[in-house]
Amino acid sequence: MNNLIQNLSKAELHIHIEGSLEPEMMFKLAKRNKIALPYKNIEEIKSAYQFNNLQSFLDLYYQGMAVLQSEDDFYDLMYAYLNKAASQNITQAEIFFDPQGHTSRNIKWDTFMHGFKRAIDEAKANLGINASLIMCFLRHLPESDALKTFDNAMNYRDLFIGVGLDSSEVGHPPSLFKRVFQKARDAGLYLVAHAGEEGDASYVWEAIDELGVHRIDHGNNAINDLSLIRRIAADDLALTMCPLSNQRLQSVPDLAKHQLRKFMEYGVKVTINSDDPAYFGGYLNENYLALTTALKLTPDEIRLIANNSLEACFIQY
Ligand code: ES4
Ligand code: ZN
Repeated sequence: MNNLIQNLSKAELHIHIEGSLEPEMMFKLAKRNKIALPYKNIEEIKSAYQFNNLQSFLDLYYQGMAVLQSEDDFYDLMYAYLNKAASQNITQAEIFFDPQGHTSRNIKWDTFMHGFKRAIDEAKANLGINASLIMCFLRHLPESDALKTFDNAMNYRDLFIGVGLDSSEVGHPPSLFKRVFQKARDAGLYLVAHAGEEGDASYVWEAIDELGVHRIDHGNNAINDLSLIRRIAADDLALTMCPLSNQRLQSVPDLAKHQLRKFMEYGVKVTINSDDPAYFGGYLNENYLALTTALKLTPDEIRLIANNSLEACFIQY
């Protein structure tokens, strides 16, 4: 199984680049930028990563970002991820970034956008991996903030392919972001949203009906609504599922009960992804392997899921 998973060509469609910040790099960048960390060493960082829900993770995720300061920091972060991805036979990745997590710390748009672009261009040349960016809005902030972010992002229109919606889900439903998603649609961008990770099925309905998303990130709790499952299957909306994330954040009681199998039985285009690999204990192949073991996926099922990921890409190479 290990070899099959390693050797298959795969796409990764749900990875937050800031969630690929390994403790080792956090330490290196903190030193480079003379930023004090609330940890004495790498072991202390790792032992702090004990989450029991989405918010307890997000608090550390936003704190970790503080070490990202210069264009080289963003370059190093992106290049390290793409190098790891290429080593796992990921042929293309559509990668989330959180501009508001950086502009709120007075980092300039040029700093992160140019760092990401340089890493993506060099990884394409050196490693052969194709990567695109999807800009996410932080849903715990008001839509007015997302609208300002969108206007600033339009100065970099050719550097990203779509917009998404992430951060604290419950209490921040997709419908609150209708206007900014309409603007993104008018600009010809692809649309995705995190929905049904901790929120119930109504969040997934809203992502589809009010935002008009082209893929759904997570989608787990759509499993409780049969007419919703049928709608997702009929519209061929891919789900970008993240098993180790769900396990670590306790969005599933047990990986053996992961919703992916049932979605697959209903003909939904399911994919496996890593979400925030530096925080959740594994990159893409580790996610495939964990779910293969827990759900007893067959080689044909693994091939189907990998093929789904290639079909669900917005950019076809
Ligand atoms: C995230 Cl796992 C998850 N859910 C929602 N927003 C996020 N941002 C980074 N990781
Ligand atoms: Zn995510």
